[in-house]
Amino acid sequence: MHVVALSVFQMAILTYFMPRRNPSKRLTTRQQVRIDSQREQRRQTLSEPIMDAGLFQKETLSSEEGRVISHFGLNVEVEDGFGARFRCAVRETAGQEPVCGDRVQWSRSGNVMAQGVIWSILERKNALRRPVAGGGVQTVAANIDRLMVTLTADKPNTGLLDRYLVAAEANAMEAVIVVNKTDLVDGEASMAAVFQPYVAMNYPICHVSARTGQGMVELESLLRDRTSMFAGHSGVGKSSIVARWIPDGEKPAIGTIHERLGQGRHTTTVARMYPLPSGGRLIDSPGIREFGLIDVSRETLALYFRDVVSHAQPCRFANCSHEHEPGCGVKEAVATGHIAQSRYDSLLRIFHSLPTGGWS
Ligand SMILES: Nc1nc2c(ncn2[C@@H]2O[C@H](COP(=O)(O)OP(=O)(O)O)[C@@H](O)[C@H]2O)c(=O)[nH]1
Ligand SMILES: [Mg+2]
Ligand SMILES: [Zn+2]
Repeated sequence: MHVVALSVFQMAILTYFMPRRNPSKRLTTRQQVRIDSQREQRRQTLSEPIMDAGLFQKETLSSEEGRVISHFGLNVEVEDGFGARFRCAVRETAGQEPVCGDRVQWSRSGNVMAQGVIWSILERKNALRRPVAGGGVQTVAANIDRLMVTLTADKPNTGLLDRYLVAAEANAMEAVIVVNKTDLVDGEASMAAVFQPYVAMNYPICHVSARTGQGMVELESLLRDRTSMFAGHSGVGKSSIVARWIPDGEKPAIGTIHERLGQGRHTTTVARMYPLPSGGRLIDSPGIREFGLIDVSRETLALYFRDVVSHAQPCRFANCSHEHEPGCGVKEAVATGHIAQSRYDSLLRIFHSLPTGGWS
């Protein structure tokens, strides 16, 4: 009865919103704007301070270790040792903003269910950081064992892949290349040339399809008992892959292709951690257009290109940029085919994108 009443109500709403002149289900721009603003309001409500963090007296509460699942503005979601979730305020003593993957010292509230307060952030093993528009640095997530760099089989963007591989090498994360949407191409042979340099560098490559499930068993075996973060362009299918292992109701939002602009909508707004049922943790991260490198300078960049570093030894100049100097071992290796031209082009492109004096 209740269910029927609800669906009649939903139908009334649908009919109301249905464009009169155009009977298709496509939303008008105004409707899309309204939906987006409602979504933004919901997000802001989640971000409102849940309590006065000052009400907590540390002396009267026992603190424990927890892990940050995600954050909404001022609030941070923390998981205790048993997998229960708590919405926490962050005490000033924490010093900085906790991010997804952080281990924190926190206390549960004595009188409010499922709430608590974070006192401090435990030392990070590593963190994925990037520069953001207007200056400043965003820490996307922390304590990552494996960076699952995701791209699509039909349009593999190896420029972004190369940047993520540098970030992984510079932050002591293992990197795995995930090639999704294999259902859109005719077999792996067509991609062999693109990924050959990465095979030669011993990066594990997983060809999968979140749509058909192809390759998911192999992928899962790489995720087990680790904290793995999926990174890559918006629309490559990061959330779709993560969702394969997450029960209904908790699945991350999957983007639909924006019909007008032909672009994936940015449905994942902050990094979020999910438990892998067979053991391990997955982090789904928001798609980004560009990934700027923070922990790398022009001087150190080549160290994080596995294929380049092994050929930089014979360079005549110690500070060789591998671009125009005579006696360059790297240029020699490109000429003889030991370094792929595409990787060399990537090296130079990233080199010139890095500020000469380092990030402030
Ligand atoms: N054909 C195909 N489409 C996929 C696959 N995985 C995801 N998609 C679609 O790609 C779009 C973006 O997916 P989403 O998971 O939101 O990408 P994200 O931005 O990287 O998280 C959605 O329309 C998905 O249905 C796949 O394996 N094959
Ligand atoms: Mg997503
Ligand atoms: Zn050189």
